[in-house]
Amino acid sequence: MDARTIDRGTRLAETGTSYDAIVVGAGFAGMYMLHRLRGIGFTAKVFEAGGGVGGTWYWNRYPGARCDVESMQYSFSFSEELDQEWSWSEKYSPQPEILAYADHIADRFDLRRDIVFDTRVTRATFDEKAKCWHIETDRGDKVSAKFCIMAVGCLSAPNRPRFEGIDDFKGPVYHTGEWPHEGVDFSGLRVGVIGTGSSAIQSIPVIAKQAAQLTVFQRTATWSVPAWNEALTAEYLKAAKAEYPALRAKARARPTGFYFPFNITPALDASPGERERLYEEAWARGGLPFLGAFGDLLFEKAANDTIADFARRKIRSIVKDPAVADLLCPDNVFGCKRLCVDTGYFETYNLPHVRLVDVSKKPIERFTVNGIVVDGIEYPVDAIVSATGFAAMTGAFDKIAITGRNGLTLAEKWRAGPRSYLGLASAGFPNLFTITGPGSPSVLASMIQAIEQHVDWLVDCLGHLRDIGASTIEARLEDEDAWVEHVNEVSKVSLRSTCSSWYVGTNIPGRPRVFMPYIGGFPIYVQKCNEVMSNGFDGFVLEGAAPTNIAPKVRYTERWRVPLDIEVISPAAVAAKRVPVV
Ligand code: N01
Repeated sequence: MDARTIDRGTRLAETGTSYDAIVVGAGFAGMYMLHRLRGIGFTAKVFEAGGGVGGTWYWNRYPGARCDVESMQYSFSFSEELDQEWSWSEKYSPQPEILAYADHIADRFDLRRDIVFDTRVTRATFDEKAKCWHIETDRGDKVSAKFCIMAVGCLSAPNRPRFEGIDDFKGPVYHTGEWPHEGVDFSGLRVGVIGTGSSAIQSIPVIAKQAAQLTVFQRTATWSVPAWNEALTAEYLKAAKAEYPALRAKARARPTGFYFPFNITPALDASPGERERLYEEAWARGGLPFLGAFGDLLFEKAANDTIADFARRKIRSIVKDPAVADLLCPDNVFGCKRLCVDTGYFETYNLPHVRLVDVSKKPIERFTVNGIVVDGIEYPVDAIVSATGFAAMTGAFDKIAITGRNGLTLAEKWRAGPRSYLGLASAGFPNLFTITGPGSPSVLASMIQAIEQHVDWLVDCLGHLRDIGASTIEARLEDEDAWVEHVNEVSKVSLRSTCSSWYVGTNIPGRPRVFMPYIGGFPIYVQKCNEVMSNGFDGFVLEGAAPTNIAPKVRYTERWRVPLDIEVISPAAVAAKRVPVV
């Protein structure tokens, strides 16, 4: 039984109930939202398509899955007690442990009693008269709520390319993002992996250990940095926990929402020898912080060329066959697509039973009964792993029929690319919020911190609306247009906008090319959100409230009002300096 065919049991559909808020999704965003909604006395229900909490970490159970932001920081920061009581086993903890953490959150904060599992929201319709949302699910539930909060994830709608002949293949085809819960034993099998993004990079070395033969079909070579993952000792944890509040505070002030050493000087200011030394040091630290070796790597091409050259030399030093090494060396901007973090990825290609097939110029032609055909050659395989990624940022919204004012659907409004104010709300859809929605830093920050900042802002906003008796809040179109324009403009300063990737939607044919996350830097974005709140929800239209000058009561957003470490710049923050925040 795989992740998509769970026995969903029997449950009577719920009809007619009215809530203050419905939350869609019980990943980290949905769980924290529920916890905070309860804290302000709201009635709330969460609908979750999966059979448990955890979102991404519930579905992505492929071999080797683990986080690539250090676990001590890839975790909730809202509770110091939680920080102290939970202990991560590894620098980058594996998926089962992250899922256990999600389960712990659900139990510790008693969340499950308000979460309905195995239930997918299919429809959300705004009722202009009653000023509420009607929500329907695939289990027949029909409930309503004043607020509808989408916590559907940025990378949760798998991309399954319809390869010709896909149904002819006699073996199983697995997608990394919907991995069977009982696991897969590849022992003695010939396995084909399609894709070389983060999911593939993590799974390929592990699958290679089991499989009799592994064939990787690569369309675009990938930049990857070693994780140098390690167990966290009791001594380390004790010392780190003693400093936890300080670490959390430093992280909140950083452009990525997590803390790591960052050198702000430009790469070309250093002599070649000094550059090499600093790259070696950063490589030895490993992981995503490798990009912090210099301050301008993602917005000055000449600077980027230096890190790309260094990383290519590393690949060539690891991979023994020069022809295979050539294929594995990317020719695009370093870090243009999401940087990968690996454990033994390039080394895997030195194994005699692993081969690499280039599908960059001649794409996969078709599947056959026995395998995959490229350039007229059939590669026989017994099982296929589709590590082909996601319809990022908007894919999960596309699966729900969301209808706002005047019958406008979100799908129609976002046809040429997502349009939102601050990635939180979209004009024409009152009282609907999108946690880590397109137009917010989301995937360019540490996801859990991005989630926390959105939830904290939202819960202060919702509490205020109740206090002043407002019936609706809606993004003002002019402000939304200005924000969308700003998100676009600022993205052009970054080299990340120059290649094809899921950031711009072009990993899937036919999707509009739009840089979807906000690349202006997490602290700058947080400042903007704080200002919007302080100015009485500037850019939003509130209805139903008596004219009031009551300042919003700031409770949860307080912890984001910290002195920002903007001078410790990321390329994103530099970009935001060049293109002022609107
Ligand atoms: O997906 P991807 P992913 N024929 O889109 C290829 C997060 N994440 O699941 O580059 C042949 O990156 C595609 O080729 P191309 C992280 O943010 C985090 O790996 O489009 N190939 C690419 O190589 C990450 O970025 C972790 O030319 C085809 C691959 O499939 C995001 O999720 C772990 C193809 C897809 O790569 C997505 O990662 C995993 C086709 N028709 C994921 N279609 C952590 O470590 C697609 N491809 C925390």
